[in-house]
Amino acid sequence: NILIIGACGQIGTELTLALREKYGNDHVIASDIREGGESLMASGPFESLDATQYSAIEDVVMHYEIEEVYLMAAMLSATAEKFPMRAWNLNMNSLFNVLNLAKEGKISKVFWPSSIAVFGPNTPKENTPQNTIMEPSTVYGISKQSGERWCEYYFKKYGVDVRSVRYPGLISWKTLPGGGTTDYAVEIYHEAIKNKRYTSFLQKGTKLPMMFMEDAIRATMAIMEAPTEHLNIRSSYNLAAMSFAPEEIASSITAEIPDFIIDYDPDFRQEIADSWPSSIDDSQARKDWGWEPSFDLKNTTKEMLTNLN
Ligand code: VAH
Repeated sequence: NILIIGACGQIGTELTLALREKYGNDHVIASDIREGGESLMASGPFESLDATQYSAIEDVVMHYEIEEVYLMAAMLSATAEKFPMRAWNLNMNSLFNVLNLAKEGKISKVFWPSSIAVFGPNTPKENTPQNTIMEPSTVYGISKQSGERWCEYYFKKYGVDVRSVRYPGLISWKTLPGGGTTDYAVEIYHEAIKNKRYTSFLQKGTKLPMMFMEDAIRATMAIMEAPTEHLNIRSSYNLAAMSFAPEEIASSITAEIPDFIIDYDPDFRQEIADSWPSSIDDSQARKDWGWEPSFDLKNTTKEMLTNLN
């Protein structure tokens, strides 16, 4: 059986629904600190669970005979800057709990999400390589870089089968994102439909790596199903689909909603975005486990506007 920790979040919600579709509702246990939307809650077993409590996770793992854990609980980049110690505690202790359950042999496989936030201001910005300088300047990025080091350590030292991808900014319609810097790329669609206008908290020209959620879910399931001998990276794989700046997503919307307008009012999240790469080289993921994106900006915008309408 599979346990998703943080099942009510932006990725967790869609990952839970996709895993239930593939493996059967009763084989996929959703858990989170708070309940989720009705489609998630109605589709299978749910457990209220604090990801920082080892024994609470252990109880759920033993009760449901869990073999695989997807740890999707975390505090994202913008919120983590407001509560650094709470972010560090949640992001790191939840990972230690799950890695230690695997080390104790209580679960056999772990998925843990990293992020392009592991890169920092002096990382090469274009086509950022799999292995390069990474001096993250955000609490969230520091927790993801440190988490990657621990994943690789537990794999090498204890044989823990933990797998990870560095997600770019993710665009989805089923749930709202929580506290990220790339959330503007989700909010813009909601505002375009509601008010035909959006004030972006990132300025023109802020180009960031992005991905439609369907691609992100497919990548997650692909790396988890890959034969272990294909995986040469046990920190976290670079993953990419597209890169764009706010004015580009705006013009893809104007193509569908002609009188949509955008204006710009950058806030503290601008500095976070400026520390991240503009585009990512994901050739290692393509080579090792056949990664291939399928959504570009045009069809992402079509999907978002169709489903939000
Ligand atoms: C955030 N959506 O903005 C997350 C993600 C690359 C961005 O890590 O914090």
